[in-house]
Amino acid sequence: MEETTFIMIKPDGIQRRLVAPIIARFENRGFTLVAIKLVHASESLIDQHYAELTSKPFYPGLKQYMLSGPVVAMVWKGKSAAALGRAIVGATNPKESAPGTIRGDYCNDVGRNVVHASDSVESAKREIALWFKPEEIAHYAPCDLGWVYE
Ligand code: YYY
Ligand code: MG
Repeated sequence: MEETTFIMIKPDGIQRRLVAPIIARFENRGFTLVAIKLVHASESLIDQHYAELTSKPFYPGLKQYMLSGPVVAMVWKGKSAAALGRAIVGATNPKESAPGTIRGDYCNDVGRNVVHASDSVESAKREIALWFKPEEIAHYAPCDLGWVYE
């Protein structure tokens, strides 16, 4: 069954001109892009997005980083999209992210790890609802799906 996940290119990904290569990782893996926008987030949106982390010692730095420039917010659809999205993005700390993952290929430091991916189907639902209105999500089927899935 196809599901959706929330993927976000963080401010450093945009500043470092990595938007196209990051999007290509998901297209190349057979994911379908169903929503995308460039957003300079508000404080309240970042607080809600990272609601479970606001009491962590690293949160003030994380918040400042996430507010430092625009992000690219996206919804990608596919089979096991949340789990596969995490695998494509790689481990949180680039010191542990495998080469071949986005973080393993483009990052060096946990506080500049260029991309976000929902960590579960439930988180994906919550994050998509936070960043997108229902009418901003497209409904269509790419013509190659029979070649992506058996
Ligand atoms: O989902 P993911 O982004 O991989 O990690 P989270 O544990 O949800 O943390 C969100 C975000 O916080 C992480 O991408 C970098 C930052 N962060 C940090 O700066 N320092 C830490 N020790 C842990 C997380
Ligand atoms: Mg997370």
